[in-house]
Amino acid sequence: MLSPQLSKSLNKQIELEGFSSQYYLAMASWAETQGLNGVSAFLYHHSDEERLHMLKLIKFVNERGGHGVVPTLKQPPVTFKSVKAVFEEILKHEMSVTAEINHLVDATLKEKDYTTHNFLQWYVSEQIEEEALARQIVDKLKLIGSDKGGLYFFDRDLETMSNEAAANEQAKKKPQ
Ligand code: OFO
Repeated sequence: MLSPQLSKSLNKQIELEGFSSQYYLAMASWAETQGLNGVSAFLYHHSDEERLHMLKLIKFVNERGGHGVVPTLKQPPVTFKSVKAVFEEILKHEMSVTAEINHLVDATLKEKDYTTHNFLQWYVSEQIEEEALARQIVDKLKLIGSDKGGLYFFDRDLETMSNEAAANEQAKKKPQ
């Protein structure tokens, strides 16, 4: 059974994952309007993943006797300065999500709630991957600078990456 305090903190995390999904969805939509199909496919996929992170938390809270509350939709920004600005924002946002996950992990140890502690390890690993990927992309964009040709190839690479990720997910869904 979750303590009321942990239940409240996990619900805050549900809200944050929900906002991440909205935030990346807004970025995806903006990128699509800029003709950046690869960037937008990558961001639509990222937005879907954040929604799954939210769902995973809702189900866990409910299973442990709490109540996972569906958060209200907060309006994310509508336009963005550049692709580089988008990925810098993502990196900043992911770093703040990691900090929140770390607080949660701390709280589970203080309460000796080892089940929740164990559950959160998945989020700890996920954050390492997401931060690393965002950092890699920001570095690439720094190299590209204002080179339009470079941006074209970058967009194409992200499109390939998103198509591969979608194909892998489809393959996992197929019965063996
Ligand atoms: Fe939910 O993984 Fe990023 O924020």
